Amino acid sequence: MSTTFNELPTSLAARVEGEIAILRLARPEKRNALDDATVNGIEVFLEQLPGDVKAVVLHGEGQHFSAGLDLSELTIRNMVEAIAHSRNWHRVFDRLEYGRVPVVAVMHGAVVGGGLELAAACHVRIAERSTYYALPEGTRGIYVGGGGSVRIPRLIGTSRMMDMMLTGRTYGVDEGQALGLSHYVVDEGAGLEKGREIARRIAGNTQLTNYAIMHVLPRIAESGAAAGYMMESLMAAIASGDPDAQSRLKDFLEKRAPKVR
Ligand code: 1HE
Repeated sequence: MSTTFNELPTSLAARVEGEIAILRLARPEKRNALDDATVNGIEVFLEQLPGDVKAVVLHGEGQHFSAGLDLSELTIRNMVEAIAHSRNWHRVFDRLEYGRVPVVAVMHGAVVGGGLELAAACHVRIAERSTYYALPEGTRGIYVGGGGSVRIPRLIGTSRMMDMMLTGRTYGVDEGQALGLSHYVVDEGAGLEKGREIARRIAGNTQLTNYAIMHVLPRIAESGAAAGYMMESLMAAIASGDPDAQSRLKDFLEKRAPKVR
């Protein structure tokens, strides 16, 4: 099935494959550096996702996932414009994180600065063996602006992020996996296929469960225990009352559903 995504910048390419969509950062000559057109294009892509697409795979063309913010856009501008630039990233990455469908990031090569911020806004992260992570903002005299201060500590803790920014250190793929920057490590070149497999598995869940995992789980994690337990109970009751859930439970009880292996 082919779906045309209108008004995407040349730095993005998208296609639909049944229940999943693939979004490619397609500016390899600039190492998929994220300029305004690309960041805004991600929002256009999300807005144009067909209703029957249930998961997205995001990957990068060339040798790297993303070199982060396009530094050529950091020309002198006033403070208000600079804040607006960062707030624009926040809006778009928020739409991705709290969107309609989960997004699986397939990473390789450099996942640095804003590239790591983008990956951190995705829901599942797969790393090919060449992947490395860095936050060079500290050494470049700038600061993260794409939500990294909030999302990256959730993955690796504030203290490790401090170290990454203060020292400019790089983590390799195995360190990234151990620390929680990735969920899966795969051989070089195998990431996209793994991404498709994971996205199809996600697409097989009920829409309501995926919604709860994306929207309710992070809110519970950020709230106090008492409110969190209550939100969990409400969500559990709502989810189990869903007709799709009821028929899946019936399938299991009548021995038609696969067991957990
Ligand atoms: C770029 C960018 C970029 C490459 N903005 N143009 N990010 C960084 O500080 C990382 C900067 N980039 C690098 O360290 C390296 O480019 C890489 C390690 C990612 C890749 O190295 P390599 O040898 O494969 O490529 P290259 O030769 O360095 O770059 C190829 C071209 O891409 C070259 O342009 P050309 O016209 O000379 O061919 C580079 O200038 C260009 N390029 N990276 C602009 N980032 C919301 S706030 C987020 C804040 C941040 O993200 S700060 C971190 C920025």
